[in-house]
Amino acid sequence: AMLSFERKYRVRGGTLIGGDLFDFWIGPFWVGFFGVTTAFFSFVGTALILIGAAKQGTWNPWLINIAPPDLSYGLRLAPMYEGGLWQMITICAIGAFVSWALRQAEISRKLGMGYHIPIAYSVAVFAYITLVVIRPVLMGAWGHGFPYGIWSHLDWVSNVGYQYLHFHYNPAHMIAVSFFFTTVLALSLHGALVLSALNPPPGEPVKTAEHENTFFRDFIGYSIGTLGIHRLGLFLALSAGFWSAVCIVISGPFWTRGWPEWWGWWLNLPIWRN
Ligand code: UQ2
Repeated sequence: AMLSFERKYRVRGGTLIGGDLFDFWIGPFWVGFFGVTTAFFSFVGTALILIGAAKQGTWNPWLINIAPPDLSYGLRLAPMYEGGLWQMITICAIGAFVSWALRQAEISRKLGMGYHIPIAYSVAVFAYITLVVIRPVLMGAWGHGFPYGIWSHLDWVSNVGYQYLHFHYNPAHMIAVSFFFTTVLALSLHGALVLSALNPPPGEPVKTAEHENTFFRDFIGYSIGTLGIHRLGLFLALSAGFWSAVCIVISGPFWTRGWPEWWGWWLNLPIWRN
């Protein structure tokens, strides 16, 4: 069924590629060139994961593991069951993620909206590409990518963390974690504020944005505003993703020792060195 407002927005145009050729809907979904490529890469990538699981001999979803090539393969293509599968799955994943971002961009254009959604999503894709392409290339081997598996990727995170002795001393990791927590604080404040205004006791009218502003002026002397909280939320969330990418890409390419040692510059400042 089509919702009342949907028909009004079923207009042609906005495509980046393919002109009118893929400019149609299947049920509620707009198709578009990048809808087709997303579906293609997702299907092939998922099939490759299933082939890997069959070869591995487990269908336990927690234990399925598609490992990257051994470090000795460097940046070359590896044989199918020696990490080649991981390489092809990575290509499919990036193909699907980039297609998905471009699909968001085409729909934004079609509706005359800003590109905020594809830009925001691209930051998450950038963090993934940092893990499986940028850092492995900088370090000279695909084997530095993380394995695709629920359990195995956790082991990878733990092992890489211990490789740098105490990953929480990584300053970019500190910044990323702080942004994640601040994102949660901002979204909980915002969610609670909106629900509190929109759910008055039975019989009372719904409260307004002025009530929301007044709550925070009474409470802390400042209200960031209804548009402002969304700008702040987007900034905080994108910063969390961005600094996550930074914290892993500097581990290895920039700093190879333990992260606690990095703080030597601080401990050696002349004011307290003696
Ligand atoms: C606000 C506002 C909203 C909000 C929230 C605030 C009316 C509906 C949550 C309050 C937010 C502030 C003061 C910023 C807090 C800062 C950090 C870093 C968490 O004023 O406008 O709109 O949802």
